[in-house]
Amino acid sequence: MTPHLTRRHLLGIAALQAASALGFTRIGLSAAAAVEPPATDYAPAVVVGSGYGAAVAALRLGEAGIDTLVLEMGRLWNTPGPDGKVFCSTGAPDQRAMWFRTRTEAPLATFLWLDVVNKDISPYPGVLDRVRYADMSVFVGRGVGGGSLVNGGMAVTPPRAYFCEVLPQVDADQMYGTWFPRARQMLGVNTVDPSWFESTEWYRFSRISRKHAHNAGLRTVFVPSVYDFGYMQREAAGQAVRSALGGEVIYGNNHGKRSVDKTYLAAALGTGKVTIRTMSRVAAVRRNADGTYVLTVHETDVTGRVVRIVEVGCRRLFLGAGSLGTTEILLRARERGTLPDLSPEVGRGWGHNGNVMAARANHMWDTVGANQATMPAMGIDDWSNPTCPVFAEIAPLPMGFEHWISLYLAITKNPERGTFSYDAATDSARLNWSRSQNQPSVTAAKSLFDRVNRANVTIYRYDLFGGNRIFADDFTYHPLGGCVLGRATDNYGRATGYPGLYVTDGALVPGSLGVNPFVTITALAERNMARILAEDAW
Ligand code: FAE
Repeated sequence: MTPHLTRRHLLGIAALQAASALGFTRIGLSAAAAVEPPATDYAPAVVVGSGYGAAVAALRLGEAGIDTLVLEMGRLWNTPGPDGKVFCSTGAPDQRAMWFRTRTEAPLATFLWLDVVNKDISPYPGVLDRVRYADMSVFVGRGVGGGSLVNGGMAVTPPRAYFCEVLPQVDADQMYGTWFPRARQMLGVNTVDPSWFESTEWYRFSRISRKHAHNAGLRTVFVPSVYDFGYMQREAAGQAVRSALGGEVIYGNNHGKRSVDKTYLAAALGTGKVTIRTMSRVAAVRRNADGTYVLTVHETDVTGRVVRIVEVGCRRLFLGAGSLGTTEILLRARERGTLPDLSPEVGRGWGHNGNVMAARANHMWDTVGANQATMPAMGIDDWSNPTCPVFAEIAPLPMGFEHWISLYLAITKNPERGTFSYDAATDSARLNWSRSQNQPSVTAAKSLFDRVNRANVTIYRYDLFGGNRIFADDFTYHPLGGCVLGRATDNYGRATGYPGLYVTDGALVPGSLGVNPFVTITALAERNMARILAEDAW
């Protein structure tokens, strides 16, 4: 499905281009003029963050004619660096790769036990962050577009039965009839041409993993994507600049990817009602006696220094800072007493979508290819397994040479949940999650990949995740929960106890989805915004 580029999209894209050309941290149709407008310290509606949930909120508010300010702590990603590219590749990372780090922290620690994957970089507001808690680290995107800038583009709709198990109070007929299709259309979801997939060297790694899964009696499925497969075919034919075929993914894609700055946010800016302020981190929220909200915003420069602290007032506040960001903002507000009546459920119900990474060593004759597309296009679907359900994305490992590795990101059904507590000393949220809580995920992944190994007489790789581990169970790409729908909020994301305060992102999803989450986060936000705009007083 190619997103239809409306006049609004085109106006918005022009505003984004003008803002980056002029070095603005404020982006909007009026900001595209030569002179930066004065700071807006009041807006009827404020949206915090600019990932999937936030982008939906911004567009639907703008369309409803409501002046809306989006506050994003990261930068706008459309200014080319000295190499002429906006983003750096995974093979040659530089300061653009990571959020204020001196060394990259990619999920794969080593290759052949050698520290050759990560590279020294200088601190900068780069696009990928790895938020480290004691026993779990969480990868998130930073910048206008949030996680859509760095993710693998897999646009999967969850199996209906599991969605109903996870969110039983949400009308599934409406989700599957209206909101999922709308989300997929708006995000520009498309599927790989099967005949090209079968013939191209770039997906040989997927075909080998498929063969091994089938040998074990497992089912594989094509996985839809927001990466433009038509563009990818042109890359392969030498007719377009390489992005997915040029090793670009977790540090951003220079081409081909329909990240939300190109879809929802461009359309939001095109309404003329939405402005985005970058490098603006929301540090605190309080409520005035008249029911309006006041945000304390730290404006930072590229060294991370706070250059200005401003207060922004609003009547309606939409939190789309992601599972970690939104939960931290609300937990801090409750614990510091600025929003004391927030639900005790704020900070509960967090999960990592059962993420576990694993890799297998193939036989010499089962080559996976030196050339690998960075966008996954296939998964092993064993979710109907009654004891150990697993949906395993067949992940690329594009190293530019043959390595005989089959890599997977397994999504498992893990009933364990984490909680967040507020740490006053660091003024931040601390995730209470112990390594032992990963055990159900590791057990499920092991049962699936042991089966694949047995059927193909292959073994695990021990050299990739550090400490001779065969499962990387210490990180997630899919943080979910913290302000769960129907518990910390009502059934549409309205925060309990605070009219005009809404949660609109992955924090609403109770810890597990069974598939990659952004389509669901987008569809839920669409559903909730439609109800909020129809019912709440504006
Ligand atoms: P998110 O996209 O995280 O956006 C939150 C935004 O808020 C970010 O831009 C933050 O910088 C900003 N923010 C946070 N705190 C503040 C603050 N205090 N003040 C101002 N701004 C703030 O939220 N999902 C899939 O479905 N398919 C995939 O293939 C896939 N691959 C992934 C690969 C990687 C490497 C990663 C990291 C994630 C992947 N995901 C994938 C997960 C997906 O990107 C994620 O679920 C969504 O981005 C979450 O959307 P939210 O709207 O919750």
